[in-house]
Amino acid sequence: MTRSLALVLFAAAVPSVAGHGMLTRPVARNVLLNLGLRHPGQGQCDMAEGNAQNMNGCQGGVGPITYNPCWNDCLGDFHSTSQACVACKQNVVATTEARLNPGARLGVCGDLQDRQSFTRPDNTDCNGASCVDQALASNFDTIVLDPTDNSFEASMTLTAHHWGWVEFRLCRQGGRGADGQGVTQECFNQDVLEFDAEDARQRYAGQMNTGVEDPSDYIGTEASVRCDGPDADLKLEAPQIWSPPGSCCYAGGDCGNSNTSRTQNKRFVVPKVAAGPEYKVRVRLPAGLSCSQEAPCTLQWTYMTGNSVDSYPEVFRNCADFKLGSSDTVAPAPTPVPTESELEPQPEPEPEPTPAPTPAATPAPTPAPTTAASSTAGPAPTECGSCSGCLASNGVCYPESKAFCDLYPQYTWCAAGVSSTVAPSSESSTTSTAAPTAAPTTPAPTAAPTTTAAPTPAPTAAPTPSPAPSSGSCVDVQGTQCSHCMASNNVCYAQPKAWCDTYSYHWCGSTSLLQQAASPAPRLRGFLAPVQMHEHSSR
Ligand SMILES: [Cu+2]
Repeated sequence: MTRSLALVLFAAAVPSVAGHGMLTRPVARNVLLNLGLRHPGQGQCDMAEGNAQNMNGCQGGVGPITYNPCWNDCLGDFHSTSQACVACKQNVVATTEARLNPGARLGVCGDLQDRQSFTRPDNTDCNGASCVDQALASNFDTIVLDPTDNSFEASMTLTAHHWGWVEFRLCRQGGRGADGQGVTQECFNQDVLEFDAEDARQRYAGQMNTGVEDPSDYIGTEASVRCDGPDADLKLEAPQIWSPPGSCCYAGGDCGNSNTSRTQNKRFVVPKVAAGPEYKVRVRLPAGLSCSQEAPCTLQWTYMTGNSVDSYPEVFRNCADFKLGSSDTVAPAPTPVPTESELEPQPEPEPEPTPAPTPAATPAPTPAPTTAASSTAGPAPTECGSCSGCLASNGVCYPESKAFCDLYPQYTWCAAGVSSTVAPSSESSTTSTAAPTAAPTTPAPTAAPTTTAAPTPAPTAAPTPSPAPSSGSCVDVQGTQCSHCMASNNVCYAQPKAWCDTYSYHWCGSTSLLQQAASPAPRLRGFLAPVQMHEHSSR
């Protein structure tokens, strides 16, 4: 494809960015066509050539959302059924819903709910033609089942490792769906598939996150990055503000004991980044299926990310059509392999607020009205700008209470009693301006570290005190000279000037295009592990 799809679909000229991941076997529709959605947060999830990853419906990664503002009303017990507590929590939910509008935005096949480019055959978003029809006319994968347990090996590539877990669902009347209008979540919800837990255990032995035994150990992951399970059960009271429908977290069919058992087999917990970027899992299909080129079955892959603490996560979906075959009749279609550049993580200013460090599960935050002394050198009032709520260290203004703000010493309380006037514009923004006025929020700087659960490589874990937003300096957050694009969070991005201008960031380099093209690998790699670089938050 030589023509930029962006021109066909949207006038947006936003910088190209790498995505998060995709289902490669069976090959997803977007991978087959090598088309997909852009990274969220740039106004819209614009379609873009060569970005087969990243079908996430432009949602998630905003947070944190907690009941902490209700600490007093609930007398420290968020399970309390007292009127004051219930009312306060309802208010938090209502406020959050209004702020994030987390209503179903993620389409069935990872597209936008109101667009369904990769779901509905009558949509013509793929170069003016139907994405679904084109995918179905292609030689999609043939799956050969292991007759002993009806399983097959599925493969996914994660281009931005965000921990979390993966769910698989099957729509038996796949392809164009039962009525020809496209596959539906209802259809997928009827078959939440199991994976081979024993195979996963062996395959990823010793390659899991700290505290997680194996890919079946969902409840071994931290409660702050789960939507349910031990110590996260409160989130079930308002699942819509934590997760998209069509997941084990919310209206996603029968997920069995996947939030209570360490041996569950519905949520495949993502192993370490070092085990990737390709991850394999044996998925079981129900018996008696009939799936052919003419009447395919469709697999839905759902990647629930787990790097955004107490947040509505980024969630990625793909749909993959497949037929069933036997080993002697089948020459499986080759799976398109992502090019190196697609796999290359690119530094991108995440237009997402860094989730605030979660207060440890139980500690009583003393709402003592101390004027949060600490790390940051006396925040100038000017920092607040137009913020009349709680200004986080990443420059994002949260319309939260003072009590909330006081929980985070590095945040600045900008108002007395004001709340909610400030829209913390986020990636879920629904603005449709073609121009990437985007990145309204300051990109998260180096993930604000929490002390729980030693994450990953990034050993420096640099609790780099978040710099004040915006500066015209060319010395980055680490005190190093920046020769490219200095973002408002003082992170130096090795991007061309045009990219830099898009965000109104400070350009520190030469204006020679040649020189930009030859720019070295992003400096960020120096202290963040590749792939992790993109991480929105620490955990
Ligand atoms: Cu992300």
